[in-house]
Amino acid sequence: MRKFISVEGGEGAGKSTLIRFLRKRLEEKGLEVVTTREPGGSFLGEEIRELLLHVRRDEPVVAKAELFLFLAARAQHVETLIRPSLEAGKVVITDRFSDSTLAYQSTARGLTLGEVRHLCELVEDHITPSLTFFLDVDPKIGVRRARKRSLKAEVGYDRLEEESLQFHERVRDGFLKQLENSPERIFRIDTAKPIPEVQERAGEILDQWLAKS
Ligand code: Z5A
Repeated sequence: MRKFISVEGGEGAGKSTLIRFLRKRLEEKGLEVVTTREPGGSFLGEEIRELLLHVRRDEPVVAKAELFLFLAARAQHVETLIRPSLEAGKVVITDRFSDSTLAYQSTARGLTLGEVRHLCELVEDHITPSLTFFLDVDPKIGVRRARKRSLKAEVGYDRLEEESLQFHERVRDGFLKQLENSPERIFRIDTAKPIPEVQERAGEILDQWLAKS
């Protein structure tokens, strides 16, 4: 089985923090690990990321344009980094993948779920995570954490960080729906809990998955 892991969740849920832990744990077991993120993970993907998160003109970005930009970044990411790394026997951990598109562009923005799912499958072209961590935290806490971090880094809020709390609550509903649909792949972890507890639970899930793969 290809060792492809995605880490999902709302703003400030703790994805980057968990990915550092997962990487270390896998490397201690002698595995070669590639960590990456979406949008991003390739030169073109990083350029698209900048466009998506920091477009500063007054013209709003329409939902379908946003969808296709995320998908374009993913298509490049899959073919230039993820597929070759998996084929070389490495473990790939991505900070966000198609579950984010379903939660943000479909559930939260309102684009039709079946259509978005179909486009995601087209772009993935059989490169699908076999393990997904859904880091779940009350959006009020997550947004507060992310904003605190952005202020500390003096980078300002990005376009999605500026969305309303209701938007972030719809995103959470989207992830919960996906969890219901794919309980064999997606594991929910409550990241309102302290980091050591989150890591302990994630470590157990990871070890069980490794034993099966
Ligand atoms: N997006 C989309 O709409 N459609 C798509 O298809 C894709 C993405 C792929 C990417 O932003 C945006 O693109 C994202 C969705 C959208 N926007 N939103 N919202 P990003 O990658 O820049 O940002 P992010 O993905 O939302 O992640 P983040 O804000 O960087 O947060 P994080 O990685 O999940 O959290 P963190 O950096 O690990 O932790 C945040 C802070 O909380 C930090 O200070 C930690 O020390 C602290 N932390 C972490 N865990 C805990 C616990 N357990 N307790 C207490 N404190 C904690």
